[in-house]
Order: sequence, then C-alpha cells, then structure tokens
Amino acid sequence: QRTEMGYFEQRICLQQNKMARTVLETVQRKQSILCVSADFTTKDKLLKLVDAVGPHVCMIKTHVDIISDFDHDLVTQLATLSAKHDFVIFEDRKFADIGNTVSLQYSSGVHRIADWSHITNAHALPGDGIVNGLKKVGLDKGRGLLLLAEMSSAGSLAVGSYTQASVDMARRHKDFVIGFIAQRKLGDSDDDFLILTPGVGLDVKGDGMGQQYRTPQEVVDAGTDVTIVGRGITGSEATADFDKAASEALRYKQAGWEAFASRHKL
Ligand code: S5P
Repeated sequence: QRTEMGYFEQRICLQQNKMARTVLETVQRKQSILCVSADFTTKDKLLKLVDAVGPHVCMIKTHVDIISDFDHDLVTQLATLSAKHDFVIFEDRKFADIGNTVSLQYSSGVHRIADWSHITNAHALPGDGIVNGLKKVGLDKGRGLLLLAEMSSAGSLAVGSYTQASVDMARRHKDFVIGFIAQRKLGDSDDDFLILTPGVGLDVKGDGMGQQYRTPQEVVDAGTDVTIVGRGITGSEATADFDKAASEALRYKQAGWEAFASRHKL
C-alpha cells in the first residue's frame, strides 16, 4: 500500500524543473488541488479575493492584462499573499508568437511577467521557438511553463494530432515545460507532466460563451492534477462577496481533494 508521502515523493523525483516540484509539494502540504482563477479587473477587488481564497488553494491564476489599475505594487502584494497563504502564482498569458517576440513579451512591457509569475503558459502553435524564447528568459529565474494542449471551450481546434504534437514538444523541453493545460491525463508515467484543467464547475454546465464545465470528480477521474475554477468560486465582480468566495473555495477544495485522494489512494 502506497502512503501519501510515497505518492508525492515518487512524482517529485521525476520532475526536472524546480517549479514543478514546488507545485506538487504545495498540493501535498495544503491537501489542495485547487487553483482559483482570479479574473477581477481592479487591484483592490483582486487582492481581497486572493486573500479570501488563499488558505484553500495551491495556486492562484491571474490575467494581469484585464486589470485597469495595474501597477507593480499589485505584484508586490500578490507575492506577499503567496508567501502568507503558501500558493504558486500562475499568470495565464497564453503566449502565441515567435520566440523573439514572446521573450520580449515575457520579460518586458508594463507587466514584466517573468519577474513575478512562478508559472505561465503558451500555445504550441508557433513551434519549438516559442518554448526556446520563453525558456531563455524564465529558466534562470526558476520559472516553469505549461503548454495548452487542449482547451475547455466548445469547438476547440486543439485536438488529435495537435494535442499529440504539443506533448512531443513538451518532451523536448523537460527542463522548462512542466505540463499542460488539458482536459485529461497526457503523456505516460515516465513523463509525469502536471495536468491543469480549466472548465470546472459544480453548479452549471456552461456560460453561454462556449465555456464547458465538468465537476472536480469528473476531471480528476480523467487524470487531472489541478482543477482551475473561476466564476464558480468568485461569482461576478459587480456583486463581489469575499466571504462567499472563501466558502465556495473550501467547497471546491474538499470536492477536488476527496476525488484526488481516492483516485491515488492517499
Ligand atoms: O482551455 C482553457 C484554458 C484556460 S487557461 N479554458 C479556460 O477557461 N481557461 C481559463 O480558465 C480562462 O481564461 C479563465 O480565466 C479560466 C476559467 O474561468 P471560469 O470562470 O470559466 O471558471
């Protein structure tokens, strides 16, 4: 019978990238596979939301380009909350350009994502150059990258041979690529890529704009490691209720962990 330590130790051993190990260690420490997608558009509400859900998550996902009053104090405060609540920061930038351009987008501009985001993600579409461009900036800073191998939205083109080519690309860059945004387990047990799954909700099936939701149990059964939940926890920003967000986060944390612990016999 495998113990809880055994399961995580085994997986941590297989990871070449330090940030991949940090994600697994955080999941184990907090007994949470929950990443909250904090898609609020003002600094004050975003930080309040993150402080409210922080105790229940292994990771917080941001879209900094939607924040109307973005400044570097925001990322300083985010880093403080990350240390206070023990979570990994994931800027969901979805890079999609040639290597030279993405290295500039990652390191420079208003957001300087590489300076503060522990992990980020990219489409495999442009080919290996996108990974090389991001790696040039992020590897020395100890960052990790996820490739979007599948998407949760209806009619996604990232299927079949595109998804398979994304897995092959990740295998060529195991020092930097830690896993995938995907709807199910990808790769084999030797790879041990992290699988992060968006499109997770307990109460509704869609959002009327193509998003498709499955339950934490369903995505864990499909082999995910981290459930990404946005509006199911945060509700709408206009009627932001931070106590409600905290209690919903706890509900999703428990549902996800129960499914994960049972699947992996923890
Ligand atoms: O395939 C994807 C990939 C991502 S990263 N589908 C997604 O929905 N996402 C992101 O996850 C999306 O940009 C959003 O920030 C979050 C889902 O939010 P929700 O409110 O629908 O849970």
